[in-house]
Amino acid sequence: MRNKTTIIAACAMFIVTIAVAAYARDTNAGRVVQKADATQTAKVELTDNGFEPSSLKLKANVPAKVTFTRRTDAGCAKEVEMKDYKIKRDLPLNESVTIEFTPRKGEFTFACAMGMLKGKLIVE
Ligand SMILES: [Cu+2]
Repeated sequence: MRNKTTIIAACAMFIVTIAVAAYARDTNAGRVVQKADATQTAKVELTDNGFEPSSLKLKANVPAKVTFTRRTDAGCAKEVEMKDYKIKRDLPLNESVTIEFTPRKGEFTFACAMGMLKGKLIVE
């Protein structure tokens, strides 16, 4: 009788342990997904009309990947500059250039090196 009780108790503990381990693993998996989601992305093309779109809305304090692609050889803009973030990148024709940064709250400009073509970053 006593042996049976011990075995049942041991089985119950074993099942509880597995359930707790499975729950813990699920919780961790959720966290990893959240981490992956915590990057925001945006795309901007440089065309004959300038930067398109000419304004981007981003969330503050969330890492951002903004991809610029220059689609025109007309005009002066062969690079993009974000002075507030001390970022300046060449934009080779038809090549995607991804800028990674963490935006802070406020409004910022991105522009060609001479500041003739401009776009706006709205960070909330
Ligand atoms: Cu320019």
